[in-house]
Amino acid sequence: MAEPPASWSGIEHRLTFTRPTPGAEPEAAGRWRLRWRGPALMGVLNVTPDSFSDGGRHRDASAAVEAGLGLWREGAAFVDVGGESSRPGAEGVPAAEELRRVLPVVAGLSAAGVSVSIDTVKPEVAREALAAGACLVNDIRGLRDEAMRRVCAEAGAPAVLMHMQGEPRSMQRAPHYDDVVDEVEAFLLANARRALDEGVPAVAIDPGVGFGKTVAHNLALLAATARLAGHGLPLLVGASRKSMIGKLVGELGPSERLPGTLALHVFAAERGAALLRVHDVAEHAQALAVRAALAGAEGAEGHG
Ligand code: HH2
Repeated sequence: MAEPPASWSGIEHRLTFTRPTPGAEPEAAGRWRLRWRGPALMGVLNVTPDSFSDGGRHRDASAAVEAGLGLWREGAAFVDVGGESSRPGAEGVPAAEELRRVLPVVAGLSAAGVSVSIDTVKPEVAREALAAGACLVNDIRGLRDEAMRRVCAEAGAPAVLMHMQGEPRSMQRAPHYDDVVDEVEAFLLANARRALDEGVPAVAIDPGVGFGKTVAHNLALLAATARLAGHGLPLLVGASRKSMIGKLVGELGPSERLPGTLALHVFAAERGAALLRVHDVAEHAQALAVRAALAGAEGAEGHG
């Protein structure tokens, strides 16, 4: 694995992958293990024409690789490469097109030593991306598909397992829960257990901010961060520039939502989130470093 970039030094916690020495632990040889002392940052790199915040930003694969390297240098523990938008109302793209978009970017970043996660719901895209060097699968369908679990298990790749009610095309029409925290938590734990039982080496769980959820649902889930983080599985929170931020303060566009995003993510980090999925890596690294310094000073004060 490449050494973490120097800019990480300001961040108190990190998430690391270690690959056990082949032969040392036969049953685990060749498998990635997920270790974390959160919060670490996952930088968003969408190579799509239509993502809600950064769609269409990269001219070609080499521009996307440059952008990914930028996120890595700014302190991302992973760069999350996605080739299909999951914004509300989005239509899916065929696997061949998704592969055409993501593979050169995954390969280019991995060759440069970047830890790449592949944001896809398609097992064939996950498989090819892992073969091209990705080390983590980010599945917004929560490893519901047996084929996706098999791809991760066979490659020895950990996965992020996210909750979503419905499908992107229709998920925001009328989301409904009797108890959103109970239901999302039950889904995450049951799917994590099944994935681990079937040989996926490690999973992180994610309540899926904005995926089949109203602002009230999102707030209830975020208020339960400590509870969701208390199951011994790393918790990912991804609210970067999402519409709930705009709605809470009066309908701001995505590019105006950074201050609210920082407040929300620092709140989640303080309550145990291990991974934050963000567009603005440098800004989050700064916010987390300041928060860590303050927490350290508070600890020293308390013991002084
Ligand atoms: N959100 C998005 C995409 N992938 N993965 C996880 N694990 N958690 C999330 O909250 C999450 C995700 C949506 O954001 P973005 O990638 O910026 O936009 P789009 O789906 O339009 O490409």
